[in-house]
Amino acid sequence: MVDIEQPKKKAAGVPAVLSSFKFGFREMGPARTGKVFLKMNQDGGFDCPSCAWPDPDSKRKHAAEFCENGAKAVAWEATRKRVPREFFAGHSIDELNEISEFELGKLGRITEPMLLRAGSDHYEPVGWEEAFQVVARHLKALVDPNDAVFYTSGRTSNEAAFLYQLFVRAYGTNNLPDCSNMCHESSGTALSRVIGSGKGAVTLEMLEEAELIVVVGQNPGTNAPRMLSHLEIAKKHGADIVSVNPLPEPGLMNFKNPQRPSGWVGKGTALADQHLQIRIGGDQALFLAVGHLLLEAEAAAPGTVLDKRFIEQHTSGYELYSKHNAELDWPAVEQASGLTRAEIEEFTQRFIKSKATVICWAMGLTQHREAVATITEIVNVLLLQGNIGKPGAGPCPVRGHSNVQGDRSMGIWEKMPAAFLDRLDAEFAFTSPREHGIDAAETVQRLQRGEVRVFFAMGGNFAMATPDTAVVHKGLRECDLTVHISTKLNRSHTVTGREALILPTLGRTDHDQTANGPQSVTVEDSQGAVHLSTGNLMPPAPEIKSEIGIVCGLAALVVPEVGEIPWADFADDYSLIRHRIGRVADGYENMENRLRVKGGFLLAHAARDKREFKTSDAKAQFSANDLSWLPTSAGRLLLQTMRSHDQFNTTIYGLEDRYRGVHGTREVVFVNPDDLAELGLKDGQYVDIVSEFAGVERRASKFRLVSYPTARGCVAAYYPETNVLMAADDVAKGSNTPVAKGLTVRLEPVS
Ligand SMILES: Nc1nc2c(c(=O)[nH]1)N[C@H]1C(S)=C(S)[C@@H](COP(=O)(O)OP(=O)(O)OC[C@H]3O[C@@H](n4cnc5c(=O)[nH]c(N)nc54)[C@H](O)[C@@H]3O)O[C@H]1N2
Ligand SMILES: Nc1nc2c(c(=O)[nH]1)N[C@H]1C(S)=C(S)[C@@H](COP(=O)(O)OP(=O)(O)OC[C@H]3O[C@@H](n4cnc5c(=O)[nH]c(N)nc54)[C@H](O)[C@@H]3O)O[C@H]1N2
Ligand SMILES: [Mo]
Repeated sequence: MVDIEQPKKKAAGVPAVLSSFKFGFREMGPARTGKVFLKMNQDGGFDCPSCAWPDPDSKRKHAAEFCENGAKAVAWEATRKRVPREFFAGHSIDELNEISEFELGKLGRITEPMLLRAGSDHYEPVGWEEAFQVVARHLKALVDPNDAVFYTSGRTSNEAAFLYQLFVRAYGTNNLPDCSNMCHESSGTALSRVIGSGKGAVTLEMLEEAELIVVVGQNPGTNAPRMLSHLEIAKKHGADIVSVNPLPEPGLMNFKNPQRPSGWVGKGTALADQHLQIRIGGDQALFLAVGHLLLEAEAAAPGTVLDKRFIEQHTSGYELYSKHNAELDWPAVEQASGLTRAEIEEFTQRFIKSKATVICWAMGLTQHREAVATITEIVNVLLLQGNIGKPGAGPCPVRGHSNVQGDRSMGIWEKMPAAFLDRLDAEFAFTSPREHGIDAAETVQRLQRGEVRVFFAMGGNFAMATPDTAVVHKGLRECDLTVHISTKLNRSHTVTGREALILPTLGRTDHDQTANGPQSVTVEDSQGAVHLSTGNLMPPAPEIKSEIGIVCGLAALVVPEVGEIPWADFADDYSLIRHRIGRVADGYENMENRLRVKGGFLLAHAARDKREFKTSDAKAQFSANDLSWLPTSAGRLLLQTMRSHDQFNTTIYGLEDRYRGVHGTREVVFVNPDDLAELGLKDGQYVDIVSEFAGVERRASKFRLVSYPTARGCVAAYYPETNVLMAADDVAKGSNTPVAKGLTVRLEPVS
């Protein structure tokens, strides 16, 4: 039943714990629930497959180091439900396409390879050997290896990712788009350029020592819930916390820590000291203004605001930046950000007061046309006060998928640097291609032109995660072959090429036994810590192969003669893979030994550890950006597409968005009450959302209006239902990330 109520003022607490167990029992039953929840994020256990938030070290761990949404992710994977072969026999492809994404995900784990033969309209079971032969036949038939695309989603372990990219490069292409292209690519692009590393420069300990923490464009209460415990600790140490967000996300407003009894009965902690209810796309203006005010304050009281020594020793471009930012068009800043000058001044005072500032961000910043410039603007502000490479300070992009950062370290990137490829070639005695491959947005464009012959996916749900849903589906249907290595069914399996394969694989929670005994894999979290993950549950079926087993089996057929690569040995003993990773991937030297330390090891980060910047001039670089923002005309609003509390990306766990007060539906659009009044619309009414990009209209039909305290002129709706509104060619400058926040839309009433 659809029910819309007032948004919650508090997050987590007892309802979060109850929700974890309710979902756990439903999917796994009580015994399995206990077994799994107690092993999660513990030494010797498995890494939570949900977000990339790091685990605390052993002494600070709780007995249950998980959150409500991590518990849902695990229960979703560790479910006892299975999709039997009769299900496929009983449903044609057209019928499978009638089943909603939510229902597909609920069907259970897939247990055997399924093949859709050319001309058939039903998937049928097939042996592993034949499945591999089908892939080999198609790949070998391609004259140009670049006609195949190999996508990766960020759950894949380091070992699997390393072998996968090795296989793809041995085959002859760098077409390795990944979910990161749609996620933190803007962060990586900006940070690499200005501080010399695409990774965040803040560890958990550093975060807890901060005096000011700014959380920009992120909803940690839902998407990185364990982050709230660390914000709470920082707060106890006296940190100021500011949220910059068009929405008053409850997790940041008030948090009841479910891991401590006081969080169950007490009032909770009011985390944010200030909430800047920014207009969508107004962040660059905001940080431009903060920089301006910091420069002004320093001029008024020299030697008290900026870290001049740091600026002189470690940065370049300060003169240009300070000159560029000496004048500020305040009315434009206020219009762009929707904030008042007084609010921005109060915010800046917090920077002036703080000796150690961390700025965290996620998709609210990265999925904008001007995301790269916005992130460099944030770095400008940090550099002014020397807020990098010291305790309590630094840029902290909070990654999405649990191993998305590790996958990149392993070489999952369409434009991996030559140094990595040189080491890879030397290690395995072959020559990998040097021509850059295509990213996710370019893959969509190639699909649009019908130019992809084989689409291969290591996890994920490309058909739903990408923009311009209809275009992507048409392109996938024109492929000769689509292949998905997955744990559970999703839309990407039902939108098929002429031939299609579903290859079932083990998940993070599954026990992985090879001829050589039980195996573990490794992951790298958002802050660059690497540790082991060992599944402890009986796999859904004995035939299921690990991702590593699948890649090795395929590679042995497709590229047996390329280089010196012991595929069969790798499949049996993952420590052999780690040995090779240690010789190829940056920072992973000697990883097997370093993993023996409880909790794993932290990757070196020159900027964080030594204030060394691996940029073009070996300095941290200021950037002079012009003000950019998203103006709208009459009757037009800015739409952001975001996650509810009950989903993991395209996986829908349920129809509840508890904190925002939405129950029983996902087809809603949140609109400010004053905008509703101005547009002559009413809460509860139904509208079509119509996006307008480059003169083309796209439509998402029949969404219920929800009057909600979002910023004026800014509306919000859930992804992936609204991906139909995104244009394939609307991407962020410099990072090519599809624009998922800040779409220009209008709302058309429907009866
Ligand atoms: N439970 C759960 N956990 C997850 C995921 C999940 O789906 N479910 N997904 C994982 C992945 S892959 C990722 S990338 C992360 C995503 O984590 P988030 O980035 O938190 O995800 P979104 O739901 O996209 O939320 C975007 C936030 O930015 C705000 N925002 C939107 N536009 C703007 C803007 O212009 N400026 C500012 N300042 N704010 C803005 C929105 O109001 C919202 O709070 O979470 C990861 N963890
Ligand atoms: N409009 C809009 N679009 C967006 C976003 C947005 O905010 N708005 N966010 C973007 C972001 S940040 C991201 S990261 C992408 C996400 O894009 P993807 O990573 O492609 O999508 P997911 O929904 O995370 O993929 C879920 C599927 O992965 C498979 N899976 C789960 N676990 C495993 C495993 O262990 N192994 C294997 N092989 N498969 C597994 C399951 O079949 C499941 O259905 O979407 C992007 N798209
Ligand atoms: Mo993501």
